[in-house]
Amino acid sequence: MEQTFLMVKPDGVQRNLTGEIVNRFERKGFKLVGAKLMQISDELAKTHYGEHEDKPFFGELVGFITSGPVLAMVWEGENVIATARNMMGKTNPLEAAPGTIRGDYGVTVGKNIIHGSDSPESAQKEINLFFNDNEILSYSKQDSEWVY
Ligand code: DAT
Ligand code: MG
Repeated sequence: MEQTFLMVKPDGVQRNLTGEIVNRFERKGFKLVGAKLMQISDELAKTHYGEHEDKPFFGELVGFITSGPVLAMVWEGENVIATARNMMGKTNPLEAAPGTIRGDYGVTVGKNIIHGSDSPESAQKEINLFFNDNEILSYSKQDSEWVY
């Protein structure tokens, strides 16, 4: 089954949105298989956002993502990578549709509440970057026969 890396950013944690965000993915029918509250180091932030290192906002981005605790998670389900991106909404909350997480709770692109992997390749890379194998659980959930 497909897995993706999702993370409630420091603004989402500070604004008491962690429960709301977990709730959305849980109710959708996806399965939480890994989670930890953590403070990201400068080094981890730079690796995670490496693709943006030449962008003008890179320094601000690294500063922001290391500024407070984040909730790092691995979610599992059919097409979870693309579906989670749809549920998050566009990067800029101005363009994110109402009903999406960024559309409902975000105001600026710099503080847009949540991160989610954008492809199978980045999902694999990001899961490995944030989690050890033994931190990702394999278990069956009783609702699966009603979701699939
Ligand atoms: P996403 O998080 O939707 O995958 P991205 O990978 O293009 O978006 O950018 C990573 C993060 O960088 C994004 O969530 C917020 C920040 N960011 C992107 N574009 C920005 C901009 N023009 N100004 C400030 N921050 C920006
Ligand atoms: Mg991205």
